[in-house]
Formats: sequence, C-alpha cells, structure tokens
Amino acid sequence: MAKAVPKGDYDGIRAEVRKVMKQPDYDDGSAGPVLVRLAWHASGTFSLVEHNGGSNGAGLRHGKEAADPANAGLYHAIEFLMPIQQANPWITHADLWTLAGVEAIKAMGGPDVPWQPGRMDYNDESHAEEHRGNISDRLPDGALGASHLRDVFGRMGYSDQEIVALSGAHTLGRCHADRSGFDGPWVVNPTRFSNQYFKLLSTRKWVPRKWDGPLQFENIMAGERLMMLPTDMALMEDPVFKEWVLKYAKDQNLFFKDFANAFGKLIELGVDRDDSGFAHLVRQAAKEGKP
Ligand code: DDH
Repeated sequence: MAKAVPKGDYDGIRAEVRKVMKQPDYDDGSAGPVLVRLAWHASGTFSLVEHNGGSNGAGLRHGKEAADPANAGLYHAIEFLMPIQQANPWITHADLWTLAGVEAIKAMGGPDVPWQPGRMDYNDESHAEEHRGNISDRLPDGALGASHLRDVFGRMGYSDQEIVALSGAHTLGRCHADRSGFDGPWVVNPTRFSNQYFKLLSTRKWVPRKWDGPLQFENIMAGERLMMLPTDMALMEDPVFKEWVLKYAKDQNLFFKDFANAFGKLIELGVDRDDSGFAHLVRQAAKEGKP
C-alpha cells in the first residue's frame, strides 16, 4: 500500500516511487528500467510538425496506444505505479509516469533530470482519440538503422548528439523475448545508470547471435550474454553518431549532463502549460492552425 502525501508534495511522491522500485521477484530486482521506458514511450510519440503526441494525457493507458506492439510489457510499469496514484488521486498519471522515470534514473545512480508538473490525463479512449491524433508507428524499430533513428528523433526535434545521448538509456534494463522479440541486457549491471553502454558498444566485438529470434548482436562477458540491437550498432556505423559514442564512453560527466538535458526535453514534448501551470490540450492548438 502506498502512502498518501499532501497535495503538491512531489518529493513525497518521489519517495513512494523509490519504494515501488524494489521488486525482488521482477527482472533484475528493480522496476527502475521499465519505469524509465514508460516515461520515454509516453513522450516519444511527439511530432513537431503535427504538434501532437507526447507525455501529456497518459494516453498509453487506453485503446490503440496500449495495444501498440512497441508498448508491449509497459503495463508492468503502469501497474507498479497504480498504488501511488490510487493513494494520491491529486497527481495525474501523466505527471506520475514522467516523475517516476526521472526519479528512477536518479535512484539508479544517474543525473538529476529537470521535471515540472502540470500534465493532464485523457480519461478514456474517446477522450484520447479526440486529442492525440494519429500517433501510430512513431516509436523506433530496433531492427532498422541510422536513417530511421534520424527520422524518428528528428520528428521530435532532436539532433544527432541528442539521439546518441538518449540511446545511453540502454545501460538500463533488458529486452524480453515475449515483449519485443529481442532478448537480454546490454550491460552486466542493468540497474545502475552509467556510461557502460557506450564503453561496451565501442570496445567489445559484437557478432550476430545464432538463434531463432530477430537479428541481434551478442558478446559474452563475465559469463553473461550481453546484447545490442541493430539500432544500437547503427550508432557505431554512422560516423557522426560514432563520434558521440566515443565521447560519452570516455567522459561519463558529459554523458550525464547531455542525457539529463535530452531526457528533460523529452518529457516536456507536447506539454504547453497555460498561466495556471496546467497543460493545454495541444491538439486543439494544432486544429486551430497554430504552430
Ligand atoms: Fe529502448 N528498447 N529503444 N530506449 N529501452 C528496449 C528497452 C529499453 C529501442 C528499443 C528497445 C530508447 C531508445 C530505443 C529503454 C529506454 C530507452 C527494448 C526491449 C527495445 C526493443 C523491450 C522489451 O523487450 O522489454 C530502440 C529501437 C531505440 C532507438 O531506436 C533509439 C530511449 C531513447 C530510451 C530512453 O529511456 C531515453 C529502457 C530503459 C529499456 C529497458 C526496459 C526494461 O523493461 O528493462
């Protein structure tokens, strides 16, 4: 049972997030990585051009977005957070998910990511449909390459450097064959936020795994089968991406600083606050032809 904290006490909510992160029977004993992925997938549907998608609304609880195969397994994260929201109905799901992501990053040893409240929730699928527009197929496909990364992240307004910084989140967690089809963690200690992903990506020899599943790359380290997706490998194949991989592999402080900026921007995508601090229904602005 989560604790009820006073309205507006976001530090109190952060403390509750730290408690639910401890999940001895789940994955590597922590809900942290899947909480980070929830914050990312809730936000990463944003389009600068259509001015829809993004973390406002927490639409991933409903209909089409919940059923998107890219979001398979994220119900675990939603369920881990549910008791906190039930004990504290004053916080929106959209605020809770993004706050849980940034608190998980910090609790796992990562940087402080800027966060502010004010997101609203879509109450149900028809409310979501009305406001979010068509945001299908917007999340990245791990089987593809560098131009796909630039398409997906360019749509959100990200530079090459920011794409590489954000990809460093794969130092956390793992792939699950029953969710994405891919399998395994990227690093040996997947609940510790560090620049290990860039170190391993740039220094180990990655070979295609011989198995029945989709193409992924592997390296055996300390008896563990580590993995890279084709999109991870693309960061070493593209000369501009590679330069940033090497920089982040050498300089963890630079990675932390750039990651905090890029993740902070991610969870703000599509959140246009009004004077009272609450998010507009951004779809409305798009309908009226405003940029
Ligand atoms: Fe990721 N990611 N991600 N990812 N991601 C997966 C897991 C996790 C891609 C594909 C996958 C980001 C970018 C990309 C996290 C964070 C972030 C899985 C495995 C796939 C597949 C899912 C499963 O089977 O459970 C691709 C492709 C990209 C890309 O093209 C760039 C970004 C930007 C982030 C971020 O947070 C900023 C995290 C954390 C996980 C581990 C989840 C878990 O349950 O553990």
